Amino acid sequence: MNTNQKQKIPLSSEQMDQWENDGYLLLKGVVPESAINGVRDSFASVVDGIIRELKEDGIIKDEGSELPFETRLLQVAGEHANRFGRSWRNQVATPEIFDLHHAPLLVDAIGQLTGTDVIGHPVFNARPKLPGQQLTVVPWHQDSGYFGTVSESSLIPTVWIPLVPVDESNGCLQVVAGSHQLGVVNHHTEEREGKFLEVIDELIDTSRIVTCPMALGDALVFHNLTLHRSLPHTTSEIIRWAIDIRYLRDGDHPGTIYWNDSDFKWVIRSQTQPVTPVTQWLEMW
Ligand SMILES: O=C(O)CCC(=O)C(=O)O
Repeated sequence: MNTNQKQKIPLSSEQMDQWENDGYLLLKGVVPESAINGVRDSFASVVDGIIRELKEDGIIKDEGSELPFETRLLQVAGEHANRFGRSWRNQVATPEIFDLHHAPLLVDAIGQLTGTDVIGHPVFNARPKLPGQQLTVVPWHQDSGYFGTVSESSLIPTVWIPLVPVDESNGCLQVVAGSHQLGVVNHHTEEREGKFLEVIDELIDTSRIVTCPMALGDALVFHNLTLHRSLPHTTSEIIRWAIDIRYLRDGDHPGTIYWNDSDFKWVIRSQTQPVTPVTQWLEMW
């Protein structure tokens, strides 16, 4: 598939087989430009706040207001960006992020993969990865490593969406095809700066590692049991901006991290259940 091709919905039987066998799918051109721009705006507001704080603390002088989203955090905050964490969630819980979860082709694809109403999951992350930054290099893990063994039989598809084009030089993702068939494996906290959960190298079938370069508009969907990681960012002055969002097969256990234990259910598409309005979703943050 070249980068100009767009995913057709419904997903083909080959894609459904790939999902079943490999535990991931790379969907081309399923995220509209307007949704991507909305997410970028939300992230840009957080960058504004970070830069204001650094200025107030006397760490920087020039706010670089004229700089583009792709480089501003790097050029202005540089190594001080680390103190604002490796990823952001509550700060970017905005209507634009809600809208992204509703992108029609994504919702169609998720509905087909889960076979149920489309339900949103509360875990999403804004992921700025700066060139040369160790903090944001994410080691091999399953998302269920974070959700606990209770999620083993659940389907919680992750959708990873880059906000700039990505490849193996600037921190794209890799997946281990078929690893979702391992069940939940043991995770431990890595020694490196990010302190992410990781699995032992012996669990990685190197012959089945797939590197996933992606264009704007593409979405990488993977199973909560699929082993994946992000590569270091070794080139250019462009920040590798990305967002990962999640859905839930209706009726499945969402894992240990779920709306602070409330029974709130985020209904995105249903014929029989009331769809959650943005106002109600915003109240959850
Ligand atoms: O964006 C990244 O660098 C890592 C993403 C990831 O591991 C995830 O979404 O689970």
